[in-house]
Amino acid sequence: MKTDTILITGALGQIGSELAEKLKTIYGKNNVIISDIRDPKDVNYDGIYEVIDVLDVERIKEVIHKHNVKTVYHLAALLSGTAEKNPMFGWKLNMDTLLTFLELAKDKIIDKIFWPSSIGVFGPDTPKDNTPQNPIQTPSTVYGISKLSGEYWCKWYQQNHNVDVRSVRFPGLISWKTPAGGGTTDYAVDIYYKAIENKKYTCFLEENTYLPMLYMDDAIDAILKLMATDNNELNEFKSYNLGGLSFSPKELSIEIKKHIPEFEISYETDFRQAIADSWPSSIDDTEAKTDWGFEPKNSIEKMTEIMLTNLKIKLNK
Ligand code: AKB
Repeated sequence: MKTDTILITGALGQIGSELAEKLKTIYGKNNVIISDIRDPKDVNYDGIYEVIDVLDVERIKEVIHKHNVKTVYHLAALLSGTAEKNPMFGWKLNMDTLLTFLELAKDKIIDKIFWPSSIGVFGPDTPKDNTPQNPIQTPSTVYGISKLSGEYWCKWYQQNHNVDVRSVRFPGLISWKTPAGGGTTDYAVDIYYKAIENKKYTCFLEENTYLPMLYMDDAIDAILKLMATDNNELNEFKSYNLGGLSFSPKELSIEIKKHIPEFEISYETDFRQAIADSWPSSIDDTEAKTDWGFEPKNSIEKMTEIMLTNLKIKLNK
C-alpha cells in the first residue's frame, strides 16, 4: 500500500522552501512532494519535485494520484504588490486554485489543507493597533479581496462539506534563505541584502510606517502547530491572526546600524505606500495563542542578528 504524502504548491517561494525542509525532517524525504512552476533543471532540491501549474486541475489530480497525496499546503499565490499590477490574474490564481483544493477535499480525494491568508484582509476602516480577530474588514487591494473571499470559502466548505482546512493571516515574513517576491512587506527582507551589499537602502515605504512582521522560524512553527492540532480542539473555521513583531523602516534601520554603523537608509515611496497605509500596524493574536499555542520567539534584535550573520555567509561578504 502506498503511504500518504504531503504536497506543497508554490514550494520554491519564501515560505515553501523552508516549510519543505522542515516537513522532510518530520515525515521523511519521500513523503513530501514539492511542486512549483519552474523547470526541474533549474531546481536544486534534494527530494521529489513535480512541475505543477496550479491552474491546471488535471495535472494537480495526476500528481495527487501518483503520490497518494492526502495533505496539501497550498502556498502558490500572487502577493499584494504583484496582484495590484495584474488584478485579473491575481484574482484567478489566488481564487481558482484555492477552490480546486477545496473541491478535492470535498470529494475526499485529499484529507486536509493548509492555506495562508494575510493581514491584507484588513483595510482602511479596520482599527490599526492591536487589530482584533474580527474587526471591520474592508480590504482595498486585489490581494486582500482574494484572501478575504478565500477565508469565506474555507468556512463555507468546512460548514457545508466538513472540509478540514486550516489557515493563518500572515503578516510580513522575514527570512534569509529565499527572498520574498511581490509583497508590500518585502522591504524588511530587501533591506538586509542591501545593507550587506551596498551599506545603503532606498525604502519604498515611509520611515514611520509600522507593519506587523514575523520571523520565518516562528511562521513555520505556527504552521506545524496549527496542522498538528486535533480537529476537535478547533472550533469553526477561522484564519488566525498572527502578530509577532511590529516595527517601522526607521526602527529596522536603527537596529541594522548597530551591526553596520555606516548603513544609511533613504525613502522614495511608491504605490505600495497606499497598501501599507491600509493595513494594521500591530495584530492581536490571542486566539492563536490560546487555541493552539502560537508562541513567537524572535525579537527584532535577535532576528537582525540572525539575518545579517546568515546573509553575510550566503552573499560571501
Ligand atoms: C505582502 O506584503 O503582500 C505579504 C503579506 C503581508 O501577505 N507579505
